[in-house]
Amino acid sequence: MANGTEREAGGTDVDVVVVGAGFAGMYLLHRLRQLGMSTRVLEAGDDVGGTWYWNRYPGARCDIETLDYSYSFDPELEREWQWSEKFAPQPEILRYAQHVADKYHLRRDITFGTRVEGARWDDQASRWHVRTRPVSGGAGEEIVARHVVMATGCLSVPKEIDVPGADRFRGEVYLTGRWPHEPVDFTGKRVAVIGTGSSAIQSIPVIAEDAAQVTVFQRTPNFSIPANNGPVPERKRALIEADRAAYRESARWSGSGVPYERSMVSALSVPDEERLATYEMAWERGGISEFLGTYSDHLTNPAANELLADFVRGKIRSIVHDPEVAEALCPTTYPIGTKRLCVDTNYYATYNLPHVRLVDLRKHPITTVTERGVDLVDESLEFDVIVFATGFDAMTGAVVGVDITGRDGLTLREAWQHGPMTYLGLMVESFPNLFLVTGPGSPSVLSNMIVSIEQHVDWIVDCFVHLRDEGSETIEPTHTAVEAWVKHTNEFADLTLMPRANSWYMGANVPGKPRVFLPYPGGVDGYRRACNEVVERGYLGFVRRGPAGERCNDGIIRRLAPDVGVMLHMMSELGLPALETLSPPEVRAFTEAMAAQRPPGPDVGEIVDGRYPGAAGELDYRLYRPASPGPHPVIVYFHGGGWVFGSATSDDPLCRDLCVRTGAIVMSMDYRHAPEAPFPAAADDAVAALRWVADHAGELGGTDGEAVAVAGWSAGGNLAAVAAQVARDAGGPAVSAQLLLTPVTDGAVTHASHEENADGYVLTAALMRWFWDHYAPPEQRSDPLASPLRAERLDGLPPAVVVTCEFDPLRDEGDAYAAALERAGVTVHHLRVPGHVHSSLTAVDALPTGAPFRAEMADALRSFMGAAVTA
Ligand code: N01
Repeated sequence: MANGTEREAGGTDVDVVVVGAGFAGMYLLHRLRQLGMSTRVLEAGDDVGGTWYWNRYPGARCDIETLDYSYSFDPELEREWQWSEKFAPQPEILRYAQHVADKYHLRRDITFGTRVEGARWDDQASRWHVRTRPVSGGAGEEIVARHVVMATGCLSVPKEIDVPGADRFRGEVYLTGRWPHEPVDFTGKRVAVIGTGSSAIQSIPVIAEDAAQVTVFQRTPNFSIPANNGPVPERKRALIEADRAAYRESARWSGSGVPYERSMVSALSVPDEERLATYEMAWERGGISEFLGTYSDHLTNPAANELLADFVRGKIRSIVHDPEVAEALCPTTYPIGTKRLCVDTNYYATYNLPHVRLVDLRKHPITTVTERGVDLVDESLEFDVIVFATGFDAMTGAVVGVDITGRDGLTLREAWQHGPMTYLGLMVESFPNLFLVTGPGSPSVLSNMIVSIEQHVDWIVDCFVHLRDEGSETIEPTHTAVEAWVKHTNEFADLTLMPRANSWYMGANVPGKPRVFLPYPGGVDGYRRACNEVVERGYLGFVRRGPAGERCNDGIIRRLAPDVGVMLHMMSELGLPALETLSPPEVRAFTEAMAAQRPPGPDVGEIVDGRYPGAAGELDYRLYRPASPGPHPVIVYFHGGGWVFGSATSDDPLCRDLCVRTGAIVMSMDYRHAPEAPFPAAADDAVAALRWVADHAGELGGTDGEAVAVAGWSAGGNLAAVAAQVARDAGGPAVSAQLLLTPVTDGAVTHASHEENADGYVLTAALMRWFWDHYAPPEQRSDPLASPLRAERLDGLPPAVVVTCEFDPLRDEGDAYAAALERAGVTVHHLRVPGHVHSSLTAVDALPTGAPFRAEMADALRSFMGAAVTA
C-alpha cells in the first residue's frame, strides 16, 4: 500500500523517487516535471537546500565565487537573483535555494522530515521498493518507483566523532555539519574547536569575535588562501551579463566548472621573481582553481608543487606573529592541493589574538574528553563549549547509508566494500535504474558542484527520455564498462599527486574506509566529453532491457591511457594540418617546429655530434654517452619519420632516455630521406652506419670487438630490422640485440590494425600510405630491404625487443614480426603496450604512463646486449 491506494501488481506509485532536496534534487524535480514524469522527492531536512540547510555554522560560505556557484538552466532565474557578495554566506545561499523552490513550486512534490531507509530492486517487476521513515518517528511508507536517483550530496553525512570520551562532555556540543537553527551565543565562553578543515577555518575567526577563549585542536594543518571577500566584483558581473549563455557554456567546458585561462607553463620553467609575482597576484585575487592553476604542473610535479606550498607557508609565517604557532600551522606532510584548499577570512591572523590558542595534537595528543573539557597527555583544559569540525564520510557515506539491495540480493554496501564501483559516477552494475548525482567516479567535489549537478541531471533526464522512446524499462552498466571506468579513474589519479594525501578524497579520514581516490580527476570538460560520447555511441557500456528484448552495448569508453587521451585531445583542438596534405619540405619544417616544444629528456654524460660515411656520402650522427665511466655497450639508433623527415637529433629525448636507462652509448645515425633519395637509400645508409659504428666502437667509447645493438623507432625500427638481417647475411658485423619500437615491417599495409586504428591516433593509415608512396614504389615494397617481415628466413637473428602499441596502425605488422622471429627460433621480448599510440612512447617526460614501458624495453635490451649473435 502506498498513500493509502491499492497498487496493481507491477504498477508504480511514481516514475521516479529522488532522495534529497539539495541543489541536485531540486533541479532534477524541475526537469522531471517538464517531462511529465511523476516524481517524489524525499528529504530528511525540513526544507530545501541540502548542504546549505545543514551547514549553518558561523562563517559558513561558499568557497567558489557565488556568481559561478548558481544554476544556469533558466536565464530568467539568473537575471532576477542578485548575489550580495563575491563569496555569499550560507544564509543567502539557503535563501537562493528557497527562492528556487518557490519560483518553480517545488515543495509540493517534496516530502520533508523523511528519511529514506532502504530501497529494494524487484527484478520480476523491474521496480524499486523504497522504504521511508519520518525523522520525528512513527511509521513510514513504501513507495514503488521505476527509477531511484540518489541526490544525496557528497558531504552530507558527518563522520562519526572518534575523539575518545566525546560523549562525556557536559557543556554545549556542536557539530559544524549539523548546526542548530537557533543562533549560538559564544559571548564570554571558553570554546574548544576540534579539527582544522574548511569548516573550522571558516568558523574559528567568527567564533573568536565573541568567545572569551578559543582553543583550536589541530591534528593536521591545512593550506588556506584568503577569500578577499567583498561585494560581487563588477567586472565579473559585467562579463557574465554581456553574454550569459557564452559564459555558462565556457564553464561547462572548463576543467573545474569555473572558466579561467589554464596555464600551459611549468612552474619550474620561469624565473623566481616572475613566479613569485604570479603567486602574489593569485593570492590577492583568490579562487581555488585559479590559485592551483597558476602553473600547469602544481598537481602533477612534486618540485613544482613544493614551490607553491612554500609560498603559502611563507605567507603563514608572515601573518602569524608567534613563530612556533606559525610553524605548527604550516602543512608539510602532503602536497598543496591534494587536500581541498581552504578559503578563509582572517584565519591565520586570528592566532595573533591573545585569547586564541593552537594545540598541536601531534605533540600533545588528546587522551580523553572529560565532563568539563579535554585532557591532553600533559594538560587538562576546561571549556564551556566544544565544536566538532571533524568532517564527513564523503561521497559514499550518504549512498551506502541507505540500505540499497539490487539484483540477486546484492547490497550496495557489499558491492562497494573495496571502494565504490561505478560507471561514470552515475550508475552501478546490478543496480538497474539506480542513478547517482555527482557520485564517486565523477568530477563532483573537484569541480563547481552546481555545474556538475546540472550536467548529471541533464544526462539522467535525457536517459529517461531515451529509455521511454525506445521502449526500454531498465538500464544498467556492464561489468566491463564499470571495471574500465574505475581503472581509468585510478590511472588518472595516479598521474597526479592526489593519492599522496590522507584526504577525504581518498576516504582516508574515516577509519576502515577503503583507500580509493573517489572523484574523477580528468576535468569537467573531459568528463562531459566522455558522458556525451557514451550517448552518441548508443549508450556504450550499458545494457537496456524491455518488452522488446535486451540491448547490450558492451564496451569501454576510455581505452587510451589518460595522458595520451589528453594529448590527443589537445592536438585535435589545435587543428593541426594532416601531414599527408603537405609537401615533404613542409612536413620537415612542421615536425621540427613541433619538436622544439617538447621536454628535452634526461641529462646524459656527454653529447657529441659528428659525421660518418654513409652509403653515398657523409651523414650526421649524434652520440649520447652515459655519465658512468666507460667503456660502454653501443646501440646504433635510427630515428623515425617515415623515411621522409627527421634527423640524427630529431629523437633526442628518446635517445637520452635510452642512454640513461641502458647505460649504453646511443649513436643516433642520420640516413638519406625520400623522396629525394628513395628506397633503398635509407636501408643502404643504415647498413653503412652499422658497419662504421662496429668498426669504430672502441674509439667511440665502446669495447673494441664487442657486438653492437641496433635500435629504431617506426621507419627507424624498419631500418634497424633490415640492418640486422643484412649483417646476418653478410657474416657481420656482429649484432648483439635489436630494439624495434613500433616498427614498419610490411609494405603490404593489409594488417587489420591499419583499418582499426586508421584515424585519430597521430599516425594515420593515410599518412602511412603517403610515407610508402614517397619511399618505395609498390613493386619494390615486398623486398626484404623494405619489408623485413617478407624475408625468406628470420633465423639466426639477434634477440629482439619488439614494442607494439594498442592504438597504432602498425601494431599488427609489429606483432607479426615478433611472432615470425619467435617461430624462427629468435629470442623475443614482445612488449604490447596498452592504451598507447604509435608515437607516445617517444614523448619522454610528457606522457608519464609511457615511462614504465620504456623502462621495461630498456631492461630487456640491456639483458640481451652482450650476447653477440653471428650468422
Ligand atoms: O572537514 P575536513 P570539513 N581528532 O575533513 C580533523 C567542504 N566544505 O568539514 O586532517 C582530531 O576537511 C581533521 O584532521 P586530519 C570542503 O570541500 C566546503 O572542514 O584528519 N582531529 C581535519 O582537520 C571541505 O574540504 C566549505 O588530521 C580530527 C578536520 O577534523 C569539506 O567540506 C566549507 C579528528 C576535518 O576536516 C570538508 O570540510 C566547509 C579526530 N578524531 C566545508 N577527526 C565551503 O566553503 C577529524 N579531525 C563551500
